[in-house]
Amino acid sequence: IDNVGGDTDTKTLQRFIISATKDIQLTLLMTSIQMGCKSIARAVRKAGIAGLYGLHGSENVSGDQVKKLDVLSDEIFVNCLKESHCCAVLVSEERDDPIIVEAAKAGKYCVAFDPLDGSSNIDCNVSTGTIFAIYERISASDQSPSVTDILRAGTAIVAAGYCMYGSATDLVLTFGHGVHRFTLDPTLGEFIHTQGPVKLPAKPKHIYSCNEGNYSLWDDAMRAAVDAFKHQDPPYAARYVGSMVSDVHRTLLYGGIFLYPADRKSKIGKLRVLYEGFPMAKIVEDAGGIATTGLFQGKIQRVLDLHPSNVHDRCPIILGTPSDVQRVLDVYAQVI
Ligand code: AHM
Ligand code: MG
Repeated sequence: IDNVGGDTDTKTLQRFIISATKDIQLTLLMTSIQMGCKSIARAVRKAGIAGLYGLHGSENVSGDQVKKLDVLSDEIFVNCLKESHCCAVLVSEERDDPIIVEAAKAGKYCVAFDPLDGSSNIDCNVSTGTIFAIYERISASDQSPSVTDILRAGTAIVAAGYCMYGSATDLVLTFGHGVHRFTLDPTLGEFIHTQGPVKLPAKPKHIYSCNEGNYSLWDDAMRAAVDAFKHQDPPYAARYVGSMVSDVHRTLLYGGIFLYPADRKSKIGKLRVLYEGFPMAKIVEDAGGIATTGLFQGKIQRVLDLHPSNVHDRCPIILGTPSDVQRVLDVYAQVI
């Protein structure tokens, strides 16, 4: 920051991608993903002035049709990925069906993504984010790709990341060999390496993060686990943005626990396996944390071991500092 003009060796995300990927298609794909994130960051920053808030289908002052920010983000990301010529199957939270990329533009990777997560926070200018997970396609290049190329366990993920549109734009990424954080320098238009390898802090802050408004809908074990965090001396602090990207980002950097359990209304949880649970679990594990479903379908399951049968499957998520997550698992162990 001191002497910015004298920086002759800028550690950009692009440079990191080139050295971390040994495969040209993965390099190009990641280049397209970072472009997509920059475009979405720009749209988010301009949303207020451009009249994008919540106005899908309405007209702006110039009489143009205005697209809502999450719809716009989806189009930006899909176009970036398709035109990279590196993708075969795309799954977006915004679309019911997966996109099978036409043969002329198809490549060897598949991407599941939530283009703008944190829908309840978009219109009031609270942080949102993009989440993505990359798989290598399993169908042969002369076969047509299908949804089975992406409906796989989280352990098969090649790379995962998220981009947070907060007071600054942060992109956090893992290729499975460590988590790295990059911050967008708006003067350069590039993400610059700001931290990494990121590890969950050895001395974590005592924070629990969940939508406690659902307390009465949780099972007894979840209530007991959260009660224990609150009623110890000194008690844990409660922090909940309601955007998974922000809540996981804080958990990664400060430590603590994030929980979105199943409840009486959302019987299998709320968060989606392919583009919310898996990428965040991959990042948290690579940073030395734990990501579990808690008690789900009769057993305690590691999130990355799930095998979704539909692209929009959901699961409960409990992740963060190992000792905190273990405390919740210990409560569940008593009721199994
Ligand atoms: P969305 O994909 O519709 O934005 O929903 C996902 C979001 C997550 O970002 C966040 O963790 C969760 O929903 C918050 O849910 P709630 O409002 O029930 O607390
Ligand atoms: Mg979402």
